Amino acid sequence: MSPPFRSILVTGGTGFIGSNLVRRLLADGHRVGNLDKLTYAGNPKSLADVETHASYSFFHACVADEAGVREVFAAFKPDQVLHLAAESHVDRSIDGPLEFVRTNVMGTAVLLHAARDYWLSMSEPAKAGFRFVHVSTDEVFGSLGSTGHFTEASAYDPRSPYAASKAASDHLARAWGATYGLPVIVTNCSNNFGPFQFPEKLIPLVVLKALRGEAIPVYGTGENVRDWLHVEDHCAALALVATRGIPGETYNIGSNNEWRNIDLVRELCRHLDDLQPRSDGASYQDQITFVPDRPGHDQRYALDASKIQRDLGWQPLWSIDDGLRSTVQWYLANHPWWLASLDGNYRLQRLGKL
Ligand code: NAD
Ligand code: TDX
Repeated sequence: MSPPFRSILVTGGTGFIGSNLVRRLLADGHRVGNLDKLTYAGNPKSLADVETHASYSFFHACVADEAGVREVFAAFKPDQVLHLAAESHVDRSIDGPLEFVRTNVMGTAVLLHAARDYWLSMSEPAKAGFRFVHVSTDEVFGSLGSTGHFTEASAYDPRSPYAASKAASDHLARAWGATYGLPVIVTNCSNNFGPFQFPEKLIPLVVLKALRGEAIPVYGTGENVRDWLHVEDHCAALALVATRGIPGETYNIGSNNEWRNIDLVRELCRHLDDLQPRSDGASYQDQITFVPDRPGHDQRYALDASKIQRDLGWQPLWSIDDGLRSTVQWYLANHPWWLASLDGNYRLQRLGKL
């Protein structure tokens, strides 16, 4: 396979961002391997349209299983690794933090350890092009007040078990770069939204609760602020970082779309009122219910992404209005997908309440 096409190993490729990324990388002409444990968050239906693609391979493995990970490297022989596999939901990290440490911290260390040995075994030209892109979150920087933005130089101040486990994994990735010379790049992204997001997260949860005629839970007063980015813009940024990012660097990824939760929830209800009106003619906003706050709820995230725009030329393409509307339309059109996601123990119940 000749450049610019590469063999890219994606971990967590059956999850929300991973499945969007796998699809994009295949469309760009790459050979893609997907290493995934298929936890509750990995829905194989998310990749149904590409599972027989000639350039796609699936590896059912856990990132924390060293022997399994080494087998995947030996079998797939990646030119690059995009590491997304993680436990990703803050509320679940409140209920069961140890799984977050096992997968996000230990799993990242195991993957880095295997990647280093594999990288050392590569030919010199292949070694020069190898990249380990560690995909992380703005939550490692903690919580902002009403002003300011996180930059790549912001101090780490994680506050939830999820954020702390991601922070630890970022440090491990950088340590493998500094100590062993592994060409590691770290990305920290803001809240993603779009198709194939597991319905424990705010946007799909609101849509499904609304459609089922249930209370739409808003934590606390709804004044917490999140900075939203369409998942396809995140995936485009990751593809660019793998190609043009500089080893040892960190890139923030976000698009300045700050919303108070309550305003976002009302906006989603407005789209639903328009796209699938309630049979009684009332607004879905009538279902909004304020519920006890998330323990340790970070007040505000806002990301300065000027570095990736300036250095790599990345620009988000989705407007927030188009993105939210098309996401609502996607959930309306894809009942079988989200019904499959609600197959196990999760039935849209409240998580992470002490
Ligand atoms: P997700 O929960 O939707 O998917 C996670 C995937 O990882 C699933 O397919 C799951 O089966 C797999 N996985 C979990 N544990 C594993 C293990 N031990 N071994 C192998 N595979 C395992 O997550 P997501 O929202 O797509 O997030 C992907 C990555 O992006 C995560 O690292 C997350 O921290 C980061 N991130 C997410 C967001 C966001 O808004 N969703 C924002 C910034 C960064
Ligand atoms: O029912 C809810 N009601 C509510 O008010 C839920 C599930 C959430 N919320 C609030 C909490 C947050 O302020 O909405 C906001 C968004 O919540 P989540 O969708 O759980 O996302 P968040 O906690 O912000 O974390 C997300 O963004 C950063 C992802 O889950 C992480 O993986 C990512 O790193």
